[in-house]
Amino acid sequence: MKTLRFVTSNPHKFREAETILENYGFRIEWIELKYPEIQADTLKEIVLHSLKWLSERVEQPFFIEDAGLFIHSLNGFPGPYSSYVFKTLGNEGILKLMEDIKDRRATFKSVIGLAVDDKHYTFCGETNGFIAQSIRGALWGFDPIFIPEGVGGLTYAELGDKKNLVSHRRKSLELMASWFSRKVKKP
Ligand code: ITT
Repeated sequence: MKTLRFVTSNPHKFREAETILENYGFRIEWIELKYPEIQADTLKEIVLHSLKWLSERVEQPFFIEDAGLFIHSLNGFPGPYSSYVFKTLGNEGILKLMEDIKDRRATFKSVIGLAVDDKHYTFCGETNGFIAQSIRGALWGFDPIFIPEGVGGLTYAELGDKKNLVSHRRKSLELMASWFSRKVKKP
């Protein structure tokens, strides 16, 4: 079983990654660390900058992940500012902003940054869905207000463990896992 370090301050993210990657034969070691994140227009830029900073401090191979909720009618807001917006406005604030808005489409994005052999790679996963009309369920972060497409109108929070089958994070982690299996097969 291959061991990978996941640097994150978020226990929910760690548990999700641990569950998802277990099926691909990875053991995940949690490096609980809050690292600097720049303000930038894309998650990828943020991730690459943090990877550089962490590469001098954490033993490789390790990965990080930056996620964001992009609401179509708000031109992608909060997107890369999701962390700040969650802390300041919260789910109630987002629902208030969306009060009179009919177009409730949103995309949850996850970008993983992987550092291995002093090289940096990124893997992106996206799940399309909708912003709910009210807070439903009680997982973490934006889970109670995000309804992924194609799962009967339940929010991530209402899906519970089934969130991991359809989530943005599952897709980016899967890409990283299959990248590793291709790398291992190479002579
Ligand atoms: P790191 O230490 O890994 O950076 P973080 O909690 O700061 O952890 P992010 O910057 O990636 O994580 O997340 C941005 C915001 O989006 C943050 O407020 C999270 O609570 C929220 N978020 C990210 N992924 C989520 C998910 O799967 N479900 C619900 N909310 C999520």
